[in-house]
This record gives sequence, structure tokens and C-alpha cells, in this order.
Amino acid sequence: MFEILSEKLSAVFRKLGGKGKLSEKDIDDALRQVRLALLEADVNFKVVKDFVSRVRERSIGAEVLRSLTPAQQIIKIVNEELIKTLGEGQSRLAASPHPPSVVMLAGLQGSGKTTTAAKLALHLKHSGQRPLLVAADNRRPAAIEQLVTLGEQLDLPVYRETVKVKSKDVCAHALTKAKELAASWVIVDTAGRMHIDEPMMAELAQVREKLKPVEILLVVDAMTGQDAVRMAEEFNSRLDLTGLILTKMDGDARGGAALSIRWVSGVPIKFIGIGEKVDAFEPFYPDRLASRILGMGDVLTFIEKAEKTFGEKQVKELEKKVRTASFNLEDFLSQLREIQKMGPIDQLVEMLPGASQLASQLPAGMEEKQLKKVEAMILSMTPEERRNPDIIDGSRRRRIARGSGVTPQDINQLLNQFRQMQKLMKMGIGGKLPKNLRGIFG
Ligand SMILES: Nc1nc2c(ncn2[C@@H]2O[C@H](COP(=O)(O)OP(=O)(O)OP(=O)(O)O)[C@@H](O)[C@H]2O)c(=O)[nH]1
Ligand SMILES: [Mg+2]
Repeated sequence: MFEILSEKLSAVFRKLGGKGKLSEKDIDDALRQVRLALLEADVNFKVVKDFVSRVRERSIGAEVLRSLTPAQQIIKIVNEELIKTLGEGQSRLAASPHPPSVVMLAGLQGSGKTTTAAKLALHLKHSGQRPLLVAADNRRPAAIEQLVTLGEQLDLPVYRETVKVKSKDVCAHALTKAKELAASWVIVDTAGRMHIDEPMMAELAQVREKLKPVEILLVVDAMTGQDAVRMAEEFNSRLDLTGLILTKMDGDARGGAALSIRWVSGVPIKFIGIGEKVDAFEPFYPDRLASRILGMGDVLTFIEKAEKTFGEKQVKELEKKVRTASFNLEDFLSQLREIQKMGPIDQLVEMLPGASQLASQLPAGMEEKQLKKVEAMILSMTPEERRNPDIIDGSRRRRIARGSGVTPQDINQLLNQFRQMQKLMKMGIGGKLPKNLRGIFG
């Protein structure tokens, strides 16, 4: 997610960190680069201007300049201001006091509404709810079939009628059906258009009138950048949105939509879509995204994912190792293998503190082949070397390289990255990080 932005910001902070004491000019130089990195990531210029001036005002403050670790202080400020820009705390889905709670999804064509409807229903089902999906997109028969198929795959009920029935009537009937099924949630998929136009808005307004939803969520494609932001403003002025769902955050999205949309529209982001599969869906936490952008990982999401995949006991062990940084190369290897069961490796690796650098060294997506290479290198080490990589000197390095068919530089690279990852993990629990970051690492 947002690798380029993340790398650029890391580079700015590395440079700052190498300086020791900072002058006002150092800070201004750094902030100029932060500003550029944000603009290049397609963040709204007003958001950037505001953000940088908030960071500057706080950074120039005497406590930063006089502190022994000014660069860390600045990272702390950047992190806090990023979180503020993204919307402060988590915005949960609101439930109606009189079930079923109705959630209406809206959005342009292809933004991911139908997929997201299924993802959201599955998410609710996993938390013990009884969702009913409603196919209120009657513009194309295929749209109804798409939702019905998803419902079948996920074993979720779908309410549908023929395309001849008006959306608002389908919705009215669906509410009756929901009562019959004792559904606790009703998730309504609506029709999208290429562009915002009056007929679409009028239809959505009608559906809304009929459903009286507790949540009207706009589904926006994060890859469309500033268009997404403009669209959110328009939809919001017409429909009074209660939240946003950003889809395709896994793609080449540069970050502009995600970082601007809340600040500009005032509407909170509630969920993000991170892949085509139905479980590639997460509640949105501003602090977790900020820490991913700053290359500090997202241990909490990682652990939640692990919990879904493995038993609790196994997760406790993994969690302890990550948190206490008692994680050695042997663990690293066995985790790499285990982790593969949890989903695409590149998505997971970027949740581990410091590991995103490791991931970015590997060609796009940590494929089977790269994993095999890392595996071969670790397997060519003696158990002692795996537990204590510091003993690996030049001659050991050559032996390991020969044994695994790689170059000594490859071994060096692996060890360096591993050390960096360990250092970051240690920093997290050593209490040297700012307080709000410590929360992320435990
Ligand atoms: N990579 C990725 N693809 C996604 C995500 N969400 C949806 N998609 C893909 O985006 C495409 C469009 O998704 P749909 O759910 O059909 O979009 P829609 O808004 O219902 O489209 P219309 O009904 O035509 O308006 C599909 O190919 C989805 O698989 C996501 O989070 N990540
Ligand atoms: Mg659709």
C-alpha cells in the first residue's frame, strides 16, 4: 500500500535522523520534501498545505529543537497529524436500535459496490450477525446474477426480483423478507453510472427514502485519486453520506484519495477493500494506516488476520515473538511458511514493522521463487547461525552462499534486512517510540 509515498517519507526521516541536532532550516528542508512526496502521491493540495503547516508549527516548537532526538519527535508529530488527516479514531458501522440495520451502498460504475456488498455481509456474518443481501441494481440482469452468485458462494441469503421491478420497490419487499428471515442486517447493492447524473441521484434518493438506512456508504475506487474526492463531496451533498468505503487499496493507488477524502469531505472512512477476494476487506483504522505509511508496520491487523487463520495458541506464540523481538531466522523461516496460508505474502509482510523494506527488495509480490531463495539461504545455515546471526562472518557467509546457490551479497542483504526488522521490533517494545506508536506495538 502506497509504497512510493512510504519510501519517500522514510528517506526524508532517515536523512533527518542522521543529523543529530536540527536547525529550523533542516526542518524546513525536510518538510519541503514531505510536501513534494504528498503532492506526488496525488494528495489534495489544500490537505497538503494544511498538513505541512500543522507539522511545521509543532516542529519549530522549542521542545523539538532542544530535544536529544529531534528527528524522532518530528516523526511522532507527522504520525499524529497523519492520523488526524485520516480521521482520528475508528469509525464503526452504526447499528439501528430497531433491527434490521439497513446499509445502503452507492457509488460509480465499477467502483466495487457489488463485491463490497458481499464482503461486508461476510464480515458481519463472521461477527455473528445475520445479513441479507439485496440486489437493487436493476439496470442489468448480470448485476443481479453477480450478487446472487456471490451469495451462493458465501452461503448468504440474497433478495432479488426481476429487472422490471423498480429499485425502491425491491427494497420495500426486501425489508419484509428481512423480517421473515430475522436478518439483523440488510445490505443493499445499488446501480452505478459512469458519471454522476441526475437520474442516478434521484433513484438513490428514492431508495434512501424507502429504506431509511442507518448507513449510507459511498464505495469509492482509491485508484481514481482526486476524482474520488470530488465525487465523495458531490454524493455527500446530495445523500448525506454516513461513511466511505475505499476499494482497490491493494492496487497502484498512490494514496491521494485515502489521504484527502476524509479531510475534504468530512465523511469518515469505515472500511477498505484490499483485493478481489471476498475476505480482502478490513475495518479502517487511521492510526494503523498512518503507521503503515510511515513504514512502522501494522502488527494489530497482522495478528487479527493470523487469529482468523490459525488457532489462538499459535497466534499467542507468534505475537509474543513479534512483540519481544525474540524472533530469530529460524522463526522467520517457519513464519514465512505459515504466513503463506494467511494470504498474499506482500500484503502481510508490509504489516510487520520494518518488513516493508524487505518486501520492496523482492521483485513485485513475494513470489514462491523468492521465498524459496530465502528458505534455501536459511536452510544452509547451521542451527546456531539461525539463532544467532551475528556469528556469521565472511567465511561462514561464503559457505552459506555456496550451499544455497546465491551470492554472499544475497546473504548480506538478507541479514541486514533481518537486523533492521529486529531493530524496529525492539524499538517498538523498548518504549523508545512515541506513546501513540507504542500502542501499535503493544
Ligand atoms: N484489486 C481489487 N479489486 C477490487 C476490489 N473491490 C472490487 N474490485 C474489483 O473491481 C471490479 C468491479 O467490482 P464490482 O463489485 O462489480 O463493482 P460495482 O461497483 O458493483 O460495478 P457496477 O455494478 O458495474 O456499477 C471487479 O473486477 C472487482 O473484482 C478491491 O478492493 N481490490
Ligand atoms: Mg455492481
